Amino acid sequence: MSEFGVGTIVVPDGCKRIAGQPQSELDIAIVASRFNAEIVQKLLDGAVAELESHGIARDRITVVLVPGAWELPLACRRLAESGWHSAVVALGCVIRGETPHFDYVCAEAARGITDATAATGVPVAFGVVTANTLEQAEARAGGAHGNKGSDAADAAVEMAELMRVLPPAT
Ligand code: INI
Repeated sequence: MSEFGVGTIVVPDGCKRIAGQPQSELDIAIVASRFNAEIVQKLLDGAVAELESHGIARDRITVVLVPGAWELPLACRRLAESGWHSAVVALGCVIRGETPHFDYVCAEAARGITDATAATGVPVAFGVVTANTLEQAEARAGGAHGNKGSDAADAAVEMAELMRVLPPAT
């Protein structure tokens, strides 16, 4: 976990709390984009290791590859709609270049992944590294700033567990 990562929060005494319980029988889909593959490979390895650390066996983890971050939303949404998975993890790496292309790819990947969650009620975790340089991306793919793939997988598991105990959608 990076220094700006997820921490612990104490719920004040007297408040009601709903919290998910550990589940090992979750089925998780990971969508990984092949653009900047060396970075995304590290995110994918980190995500799978994180899922295994939660007791999720590899035969419950489905990996789908897409060309780039732009293509993440469509595959994430289809998997979320399928009902086959407790959560989806989107992995990618967008590195700023000399043109505004970066901004379009990042914005639409983020918007589309959010829409996939909103449309389906299935958690889709955002494990897309958006960096100004390759060095920044490396630092977030198992380097000094942790592994955003592991972080996203951790968030996906927590949200999948939480969705099992939150009130049903009306
Ligand atoms: N896709 C990425 O995942 N990362 C990038 O850094 C990137 N850049 O820089 O261009 C990128 N572009 C490809 C894009 O995601 C689509 O695959 C492509 O436009 C075809 O739809």
